[in-house]
Amino acid sequence: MEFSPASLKRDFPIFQDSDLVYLDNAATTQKPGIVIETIESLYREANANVHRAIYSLGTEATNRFETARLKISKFINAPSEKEIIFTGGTTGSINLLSRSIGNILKPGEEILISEMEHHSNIVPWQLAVQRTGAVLKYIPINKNGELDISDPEKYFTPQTKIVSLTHMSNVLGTINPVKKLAQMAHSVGAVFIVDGAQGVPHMKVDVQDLECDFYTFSGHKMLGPTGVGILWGEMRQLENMDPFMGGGEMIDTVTMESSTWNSVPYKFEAGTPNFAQAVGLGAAVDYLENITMEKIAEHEQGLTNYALTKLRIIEGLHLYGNPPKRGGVISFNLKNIHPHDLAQFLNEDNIAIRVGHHCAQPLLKTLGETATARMSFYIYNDESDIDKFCHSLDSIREYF
Ligand code: C6P
Repeated sequence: MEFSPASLKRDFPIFQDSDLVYLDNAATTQKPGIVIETIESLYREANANVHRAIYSLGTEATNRFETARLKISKFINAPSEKEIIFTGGTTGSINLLSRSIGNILKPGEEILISEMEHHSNIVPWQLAVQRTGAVLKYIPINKNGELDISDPEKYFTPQTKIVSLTHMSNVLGTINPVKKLAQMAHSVGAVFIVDGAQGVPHMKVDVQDLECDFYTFSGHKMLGPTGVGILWGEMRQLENMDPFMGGGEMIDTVTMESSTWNSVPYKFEAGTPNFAQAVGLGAAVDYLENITMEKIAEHEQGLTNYALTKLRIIEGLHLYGNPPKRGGVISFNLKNIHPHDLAQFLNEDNIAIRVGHHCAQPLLKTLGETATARMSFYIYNDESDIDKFCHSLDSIREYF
């Protein structure tokens, strides 16, 4: 199938009869009609609580829900669909881990993250440190915006029990060498977690090949609905973990005194799951697979190179980071123009970008900034979006 952003765009209701240039895909992506229709059809045709109702409607809802789980497991090459846990998103997945495995840390044991993490992969670990007396350590970044692992023994120590790192930076676009980092974590006996919020939507992810123990991501950043995300975990790890939340469906037996747990993944899915969103995410996965992740990655790579070439020649434009291996995220600032003013002026031309700290305040501090402008791409963006953006930027610079 020929990759054509213009024809893909026709699948997205939000772009119909609109000149919207949407360049805020790292925050959330737009939804193709098929995802919206799949959720609607679940509510119209098969709405009943899953894993509880034994009437036909309940069986149908459960089948659609579990089919989505299977699709997602195949999408990331998980050995079993039982290793797919539905959460509310990346944030929910990492908080689950910080409670379940973070809580068993002993004082002085170390959690290793990095300077380029999103708040969702910092704050849950800070909370775990407060609860347990463990220590939080950060891998720094170098001047290109890559993780500086030139002195690994400094960070990966016999005390390191948990390593949790982003697959791709939501500010710099840096793609981290996840497999190598997993091997470093395992060499000191630590578990390795990937924040894949900006990974899975943009490249082929094979959790077995990456050798990670856990991989987390959000549905809404990959054409799926909000309110659903995934925690993938290696079965042995999941079986050894305590549940994070208690409630319906996660139990085997409950007495007045105590309870025993259901099997994985249900042990981690307390309460009525977000099954309509999960089914919607299944449709998003079908859509992406039909295009293929290889073509998506290639397209974003081309678009990023095109944008960088154009941005580099703009006088007074400063780009943050220059990682050799990067995805479709570019952060920049324009001399003498506050990024918030810039975003407002671009909005006049119906161009959407994100400005601010991008929920990565420690990274922004390292970069010496409180805010940057950020453009981020997806399947429906093409060179004409970048051209419109650059044209608009020219008029804004003239105005200022
Ligand atoms: N980044 C951005 O504009 P949630 O909110 O749970 O779906 O995803 C959190 C998250 C975790 N890790 C990374 C690397 C992320 O980029 C995000 C979300 C958005 O950059 C919204 S703050």
